[in-house]
Amino acid sequence: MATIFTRIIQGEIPSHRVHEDEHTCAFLDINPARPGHTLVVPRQEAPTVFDLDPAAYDALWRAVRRVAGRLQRATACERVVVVVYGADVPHAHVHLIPLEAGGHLAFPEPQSAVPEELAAMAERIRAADRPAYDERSALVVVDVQHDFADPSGSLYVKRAEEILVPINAEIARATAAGATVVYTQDWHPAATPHFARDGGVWPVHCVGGTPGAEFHPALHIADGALFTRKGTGGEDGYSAFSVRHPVGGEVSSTGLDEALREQGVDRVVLVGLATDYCVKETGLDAVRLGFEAAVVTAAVRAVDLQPGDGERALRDLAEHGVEMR
Ligand code: VGL
Ligand code: ZN
Repeated sequence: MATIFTRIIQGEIPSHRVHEDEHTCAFLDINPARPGHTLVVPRQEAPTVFDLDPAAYDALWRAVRRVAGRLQRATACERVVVVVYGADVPHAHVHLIPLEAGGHLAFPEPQSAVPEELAAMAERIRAADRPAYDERSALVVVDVQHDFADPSGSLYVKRAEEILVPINAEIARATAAGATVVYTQDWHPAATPHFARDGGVWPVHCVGGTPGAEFHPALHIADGALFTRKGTGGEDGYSAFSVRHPVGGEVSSTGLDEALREQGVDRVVLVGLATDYCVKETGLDAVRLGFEAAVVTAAVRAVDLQPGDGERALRDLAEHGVEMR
């Protein structure tokens, strides 16, 4: 049965709409607490805002800010009160209530607490953070291959051998927690515009089926892992999620996104090579696709064609919401 909000969104029940976009719809509450009282509602029928898909969640709060601005300008209120209560309808929604100068809305009666109780509660909440890995997490081990990770490789990433021990430790932790482990491989044809000799920028590396493309022998391979090869059709394959045609620029999926969603994965943790290319592009794609994402900074290394590229890549990822571990 569609919720009353879905029926309103679909137009089956009339409403006074003030905003709609791909993910969200906003309309006036028919029993306003104040004139202009508006409900901002995701199209997705999730019981609470915290059950929304990441993209729908982000879109909801963007819409909340936009609609609040309209309310402020339309009603000349002092401020817009945001209430997420949720006891009334089992379909996530945000109340926006314009409040006049000096206005007051009832708030739950405050209780006094002693400092020790507050300290204990704060500690309990900090300790209840989501564990580093769980069944809805995937560890993505990016391109730990001979040509990048071994000093004799054709595109050796300096100090790459230092990350094998931390990467194997992450694999053990992920596996113990029931997380999915994904191994990616740069997997190029013998000739591709990705290579300098064919008009690109890189020395020949990771040609599919040759020793240079093999995983580094010290890398542990977890049972039940997923494997993703990228660049197989001659594309520039930096991201584990998508490849780009080096001439036409068309982007296509590697299928990893669907494979992870099928397993219920909503968070990816990145390790491997190289920070400033494949790790960076994989992280940016992950957040674009609505995954939570983290990078284990002790388990990545950068090409650093320009000094500082690796540091800049990590900063860029952090600015896009990727957690640094
Ligand atoms: C990569 C350069 C060229 C990487 C792949 O794995 O980061 N870098 N191809
Ligand atoms: Zn490559």
